[in-house]
Amino acid sequence: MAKVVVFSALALAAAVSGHGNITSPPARLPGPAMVEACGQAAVDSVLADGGLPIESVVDPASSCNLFFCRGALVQDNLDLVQTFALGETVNLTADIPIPHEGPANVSIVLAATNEILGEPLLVFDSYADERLAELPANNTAFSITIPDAGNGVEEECVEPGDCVLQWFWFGTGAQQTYESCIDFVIAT
Ligand SMILES: *[C@@H]1O[C@H](CO)[C@@H](O)[C@H](O)[C@H]1NC(C)=O
Ligand SMILES: *[C@@H]1O[C@H](CO)[C@@H](O)[C@H](O)[C@H]1NC(C)=O
Ligand SMILES: *[C@@H]1O[C@H](CO)[C@@H](O)[C@H](O)[C@H]1NC(C)=O
Ligand SMILES: *[C@@H]1O[C@H](CO)[C@@H](O)[C@H](O)[C@H]1NC(C)=O
Ligand SMILES: [Cu+2]
Repeated sequence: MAKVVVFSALALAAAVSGHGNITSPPARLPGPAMVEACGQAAVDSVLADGGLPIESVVDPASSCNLFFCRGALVQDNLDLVQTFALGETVNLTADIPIPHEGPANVSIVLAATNEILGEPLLVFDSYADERLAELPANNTAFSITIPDAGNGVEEECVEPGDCVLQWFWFGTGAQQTYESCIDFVIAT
């Protein structure tokens, strides 16, 4: 019985397109620069399923930095770069067609090192819990506040590509990682 249930859940996860991504502000998408870095098969798999977990990207080239923005590059997204002010509150929305319980956070990540600047801006100890009848509203609509002056943001996030606002979610049971990245610069 238990086996049947597990099998059905896996079949569903495989059949339904998408596990999740950020829908607003606009997040990085694949483009020609990512094809160059990651290969056409990898990009095709992401285009076929915009919520694809990183672990499921097909045949990534060795020059593909999948664990930063799932391989998406700023060069393909220069028209999507947001301008945020120090201390600004930014509302985000996410789409989670297939939840998998686990931790999540929203952080400013430095592209040069793939490290979080300061502390995560928002942390969920338990996110996307599929055992709940309904996901909490804050799983798909939430906000973060850009740090104030003196926290390094205005020094680090100057040119497009310096920093991203990254939504990171790890489904513990499924062992699947999801990342969406919003390109931004700090208003001067
Ligand atoms: C999110 O997933 C949807 C559905 O696959 C896709 O249309 C959209 O382009 C994706 N957006 C991002 C930012 O990945
Ligand atoms: C952000 O969301 C809050 C709460 O839902 C809302 O009051 C506010 O108007 C939103 N801000 C923007 C800029 O949309
Ligand atoms: C936040 O996300 C990063 C990935 O950017 C992850 O490695 C880290 O464990 C998370 N940190 C917290 C405090 O949740
Ligand atoms: C999200 O909402 C749930 C349920 O209302 C609450 O327990 C949790 O603390 C909230 N998490 C965050 C990060 O705001
Ligand atoms: Cu899954």
